[in-house]
Amino acid sequence: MPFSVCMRDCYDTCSMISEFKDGKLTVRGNPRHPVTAGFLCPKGALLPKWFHAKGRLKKPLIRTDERGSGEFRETSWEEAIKVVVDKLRETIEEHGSESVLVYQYAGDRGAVNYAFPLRLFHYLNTSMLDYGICDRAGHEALKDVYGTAVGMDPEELKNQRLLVYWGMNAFWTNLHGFMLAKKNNLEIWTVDVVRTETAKRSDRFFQIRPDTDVLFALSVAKVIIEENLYDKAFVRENVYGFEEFKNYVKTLSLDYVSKETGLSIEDIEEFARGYAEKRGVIHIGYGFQRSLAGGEAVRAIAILPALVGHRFGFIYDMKTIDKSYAEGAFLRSKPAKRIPQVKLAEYIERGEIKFLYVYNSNPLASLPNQNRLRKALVESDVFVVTHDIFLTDTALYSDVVLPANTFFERLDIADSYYHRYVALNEPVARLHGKSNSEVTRLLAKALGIENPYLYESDEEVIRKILELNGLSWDELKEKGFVRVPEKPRKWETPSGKIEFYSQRVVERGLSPFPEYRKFKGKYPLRLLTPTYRMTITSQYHNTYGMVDPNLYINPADAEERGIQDGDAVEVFNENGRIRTVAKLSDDVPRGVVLLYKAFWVKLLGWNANFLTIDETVQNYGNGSAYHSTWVDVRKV
Ligand SMILES: Nc1nc2c(c(=O)[nH]1)N[C@H]1C(S)=C(S)[C@@H](COP(=O)(O)OP(=O)(O)OC[C@H]3O[C@@H](n4cnc5c(=O)[nH]c(N)nc54)[C@H](O)[C@@H]3O)O[C@H]1N2
Ligand SMILES: Nc1nc2c(c(=O)[nH]1)N[C@H]1C(S)=C(S)[C@@H](COP(=O)(O)OP(=O)(O)OC[C@H]3O[C@@H](n4cnc5c(=O)[nH]c(N)nc54)[C@H](O)[C@@H]3O)O[C@H]1N2
Ligand SMILES: [Mo]
Repeated sequence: MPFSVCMRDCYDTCSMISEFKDGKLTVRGNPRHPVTAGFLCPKGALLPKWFHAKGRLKKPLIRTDERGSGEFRETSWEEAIKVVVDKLRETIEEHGSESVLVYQYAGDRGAVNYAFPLRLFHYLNTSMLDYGICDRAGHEALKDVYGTAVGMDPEELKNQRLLVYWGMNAFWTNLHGFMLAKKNNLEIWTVDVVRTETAKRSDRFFQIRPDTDVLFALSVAKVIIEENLYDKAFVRENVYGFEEFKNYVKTLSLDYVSKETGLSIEDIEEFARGYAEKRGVIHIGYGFQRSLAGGEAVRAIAILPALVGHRFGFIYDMKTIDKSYAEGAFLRSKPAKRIPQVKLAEYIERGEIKFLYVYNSNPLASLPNQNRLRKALVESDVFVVTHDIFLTDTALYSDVVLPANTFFERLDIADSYYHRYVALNEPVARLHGKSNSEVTRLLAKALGIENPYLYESDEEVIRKILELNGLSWDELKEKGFVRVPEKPRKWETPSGKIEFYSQRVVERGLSPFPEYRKFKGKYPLRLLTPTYRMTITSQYHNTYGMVDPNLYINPADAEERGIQDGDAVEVFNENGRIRTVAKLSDDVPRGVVLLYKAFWVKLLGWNANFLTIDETVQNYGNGSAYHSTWVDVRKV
């Protein structure tokens, strides 16, 4: 039976075994896989429903009325490709190749179907994204301290005692990681603003106020240092800038930290003592670093593992294989203009983008400040092509819509940003649409391009990537996955050590040591928009129909506004307003409200991104800052 890989933008990258019989797909977990072994998450178990969904696009569409009206006519692939190619040529002739932008993300994480279309756009020297939407600030911060964001192999957890989820809701977002920790009897702690399902299943929960993680981490470091709990030999040998850092935290008052973070001094001391004694490993979440304070917070947290003598005592990203061959940046003849992903609307407003090619992404659900983005799209003359499996919000705003197939319908491989396995994905059946690489070849051909790299088959690309990384195709075929061995490695910083003090940081205009800054919006309540259990960003809303659109609010904040559980409310700020139902809950602290992220606007009439800010984390690579949104709420 064929092997599949769940290609969603998710830590786990599950290896699966699929079957297509009597016109029906079934899937189950590949029992041999050491991390994702044997079971699927609630979303993965429903994949056949997604595959067989009625709403799958079957024919290309061409817009016949105003943008966003949803009026399209069906057309043939030949005509659709011709329309796209004619417009692409015309745009490049009139406005230059940089006025073309390919907008893609991790809707499908297959090595080929994530990257192969980029070959065409590199060949054409178009603008590219900077990919700042997800985990950028934390990446930059970890690079400052360790020279890399790649931390511990999660299979090493079996030799550990304590795992701290810092700003991460692993029970929903990394279920196999959570179960791995449980299986290995690790103690689990969670640091979060919200009492999440992960917090509820943890041995300890540290409920912290938004943006104060930097203070908490610095105070933990202070206690560890001042109570002599740190690994002196390790620090002496491997840390750069320890003495200066020690002096820096000396002045920190635990009273002040306690007041700002909402944690007691006992909490801080117990965290420090327990973490040092058990040499904890910290899994740093992607979610919480998407705020204006995110970069400095991760920089402060990154210091803790080194104090307890871990070479790489954090988990953030995993890079096992080099997949760049699939993308083919070597096809460019000049360096790419990079467009900050979160600032798409601004670049459209400025008239810098005239042609937008979207695949593997649904920016009209997932990008912040949707009112601005939609207005920019409607008012500009940008030509939009979307390649997707469904008629998403982005597709609705497009000039041409091309039907995509799913990973069940083609060959690919995928690595994971969490564990060290590369998995094989074999075609199981074919229903509708064309793959990302097939469409690329059609476009290249219609453009009259002769370069052979644009016509390589999926299998050729995959075999080449395996070869370049020294991995065996036969082993992959036999088990459905291969482990990528870890090579001994050092920190990739200028000093070759773990840098508590980093010149790179100072050169970016930041203070040498992580600094606590208070951010304030124009409205009184902080809006968090984290991930939801049954969706992957916007995906599955239309196929599984399970979303939670309620606004979670603390009973005290609700009472002040005369709001009761179940009341209809309006949530508003400078960017927009939405209507929903209030749910009173002590899981969210005072001053914080919560809406789950990025559902389908066309199904709900709104989503959280009509409120979120499109600012970026300064000095941390233009990372998104969704959580730095402030709102108010009133009963309607
Ligand atoms: N089920 C499911 N799984 C997913 C996804 C999904 O949409 N659904 N999305 C995938 C993607 S794209 C990503 S990037 C990952 C994200 O994975 P996670 O990082 O686990 O997810 P989030 O829910 O975005 O954020 C985690 C937590 O950060 C907390 N938080 C917010 N602000 C602060 C703060 O100032 N301090 C602290 N300490 N905590 C704070 C939120 O309350 C939230 O519980 O998950 C992936 N997996
Ligand atoms: N408010 C708020 N918004 C957020 C976040 C948040 O925390 N809060 N998190 C942000 C984060 S971390 C991320 S990573 C982004 C993700 O945002 P997006 O990149 O927009 O991700 P998805 O919503 O998963 O959309 C992926 C799209 O790809 C399509 N797709 C799937 N497979 C294929 C394929 O094989 N071919 C083609 N052509 N299309 C395919 C799917 O149908 C879907 O429409 O969202 C961000 N948005
Ligand atoms: Mo993400």
